[in-house]
Amino acid sequence: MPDNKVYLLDGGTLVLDGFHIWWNKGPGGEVRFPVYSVLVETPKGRFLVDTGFDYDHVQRALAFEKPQQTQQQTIPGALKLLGLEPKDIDVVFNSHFHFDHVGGNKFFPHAKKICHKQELPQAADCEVFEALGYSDLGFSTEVAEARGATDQLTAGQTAANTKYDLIEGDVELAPGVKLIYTPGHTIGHYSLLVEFDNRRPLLLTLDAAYTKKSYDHDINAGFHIDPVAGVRSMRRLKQIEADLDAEVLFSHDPESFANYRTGVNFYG
Ligand code: 5PN
Ligand code: ZN
Ligand code: ZN
Repeated sequence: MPDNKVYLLDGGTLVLDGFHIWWNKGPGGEVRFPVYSVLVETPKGRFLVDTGFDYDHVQRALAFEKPQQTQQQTIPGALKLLGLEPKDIDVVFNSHFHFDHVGGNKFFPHAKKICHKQELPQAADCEVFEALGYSDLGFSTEVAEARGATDQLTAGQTAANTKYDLIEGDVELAPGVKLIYTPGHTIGHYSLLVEFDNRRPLLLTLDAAYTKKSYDHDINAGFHIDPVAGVRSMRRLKQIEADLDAEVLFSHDPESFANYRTGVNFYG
């Protein structure tokens, strides 16, 4: 069995109306919710799943989401709490390319990068209703060029260090580190399953289910490309949870997140 460890890197908070978090269900009203990234330490290297939001980008493009992020909630700050630096990360995997999952990609020019094969072309040529979600484009020279946003590329960033290995379907990244294809929220969205030596598996829904309420009642977020696929993906995750007796973690649930292990407190 794999000797894996999972660290959740607290990335600060954003605000949305409840009708965006729980599509056509609500209740409405401001909800402040967490954003985090996932560090998986394995015998085969350190995998970082998602990289949070860039505070300045959100202030510029989505100030209505009222971002809050301390220095320790930036990606370099959160890694430092663990005694790590960006160069210690071997692989960056993005569950999808929404701004609140790619903001720190710029800190990892050296890392191998992986995403679903349809997620890059979709971000480069998205539907009108997806443009705000795919608004921080510094994760890819190619996408930033296609969208006329080369100003978002960090100085010194080259096409070579924003190159992605493309995957499709379910993929095992490393022993016990499994990507579960869960389209709906975006065209190439993935959830994450991690297995351990000495504890139950963790099933991280990522944006396939923002909150426990979303998951329990098959409620999509307002941001999606295919709500029917989104519901099927949530049902698939529930089957995996039952089959493996997994502990399920949600991506943007304020009440649940308060009880998650963060910082130096890891799962494993
Ligand atoms: C947090 C958040 N805010 C806005 C959007 C959007 O337009 O697509 C995805 C998304 C978000 O995750
Ligand atoms: Zn998203
Ligand atoms: Zn998100």
